[in-house]
This record gives sequence, structure tokens and C-alpha cells, in this order.
Amino acid sequence: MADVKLLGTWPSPFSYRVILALKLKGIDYEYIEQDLSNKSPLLLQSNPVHKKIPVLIHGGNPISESMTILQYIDESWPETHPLLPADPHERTVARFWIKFAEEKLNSASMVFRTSGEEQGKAVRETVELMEILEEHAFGLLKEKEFFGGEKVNMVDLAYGVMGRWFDAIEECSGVRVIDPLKFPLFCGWAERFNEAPVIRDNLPGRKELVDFYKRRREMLLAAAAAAAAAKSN
Ligand SMILES: N[C@@H](CCC(=O)N[C@@H](CS)C(=O)NCC(=O)O)C(=O)O
Repeated sequence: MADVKLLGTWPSPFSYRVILALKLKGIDYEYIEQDLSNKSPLLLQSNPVHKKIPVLIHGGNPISESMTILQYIDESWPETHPLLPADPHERTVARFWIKFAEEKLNSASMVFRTSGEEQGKAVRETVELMEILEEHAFGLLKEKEFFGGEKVNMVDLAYGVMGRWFDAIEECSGVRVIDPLKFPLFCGWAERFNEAPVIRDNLPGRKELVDFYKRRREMLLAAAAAAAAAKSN
């Protein structure tokens, strides 16, 4: 039995943060796909507070929340591919942007979950978020390839989900949020991230993601319409 297990779902960007960190470190693990419509006793016992994936189980001990899991992985396997800078100031700046990703990125998923006026609001909010990131986070890169320099680090993993997932979400929601002329630093970085060693071979395919999120969006919008109709009756 593997000492490291990962409970996840294949289209989840949060699962991929963990998968990519494990692959970058070269850690063997057993992946256990979860059905979120019928949560397993193992998931419910392992993450009783949020009942969400991803959960990493190491030596029988469960850890939840993707960015907390990445910090655990980095501390438990420090020898290969460090995921945070050694310098205290750089490390703190990295933590600042990780916290920002945890607090803010979720609003971008509203672009995909909504339509009409609500979607327009979500697009405006996401563009404002991207403006902040373009100037203050991706602006930090200067001549560096990644936040980790020549190698992908924890900040890259925190935001890396945005490029591939955003592209899929934009396609199935019928809106464009990431204009390459407006966000050249983000777009250049996202392209390098998708093509980076290890990342390239372990991200899900664009078509699979688009197909999945198209179906998911239809379901979410149908459920929202049914709820609105029930309320007006
Ligand atoms: N902040 C969490 C978010 C995880 C999350 O939202 N997971 C979703 C799947 S993408 C989930 O398990 N949802 C199940 C539910 O909400 O019941 C993290 O970074 O790990």
C-alpha cells in the first residue's frame, strides 16, 4: 500500500496543484478518484470540516486544502525541487501571493457559473483582479521565467491553474476575459507554465476540460433557472 494517497477529482484545478507538486518532487503516490455527488467515507473522515477534495493522506494522516497540502509536501520532502525561496523576504512575498490566490481566485469561477448581468459583473471583477495581478504579481517576474526563477515554484502552482482552466472556462462560457494585449505578462507566463517540464506531461487536455465544463455549466444554469422558477411560483 502506498504511504501517500491523494483523494481528488480529475477536472479539479485544486487537485492538479497537488498532483503537479508531487510530480515535481518525484513522490510516488496512489491517486483515488472521488465522486463528489456521493462522497466516500474516506473523504468524509479525512476532511470532516470542508468535505472537499483534494486531501493528501501521508502515513495515515490526512491534510486538506490544496495550498496547505503544498506547504506540507515542501516541508516533508525538502531535498528535491524546493517550492519556496530560501530568502526570508522572498519567501514572505511568495506567501503573500499564495494567500491572495486562495482568497481571490474563486471569484473568477463565477464567470463560468453565471449568465447575463451576473456574468457581466463577474467578468468585470475578474478583469479588475487580473489588472492587479498583471501589475503587481506578474510584474515581479521581470526577466525571470517563473516565480521560482528557472523552475516552477509554489506561487506558479497557485496561479498555474488559471491559464489552462481559464481558457476552457472562457470557451464554454462564451466570454473573453484574458485579452493577451491587456495581460501580456500573464499570457507569456501561462504559456511557459503549460510547456514547463513535468507540467506539460501532467496537465489534463484542453478538449477534455472544455467538454467537461460545458456539461457542468449547462447543469448549473439549468439548476439556477429551476430554482428561480420555483421561487417566482
Ligand atoms: N480551497 C479548497 C477548494 C477545494 C474545492 O473547492 N474542491 C471542490 C472540487 S473542485 C470540492 O471538493 N467540492 C465539493 C463540495 O463543495 O461539496 C482548496 O484549495 O483545496
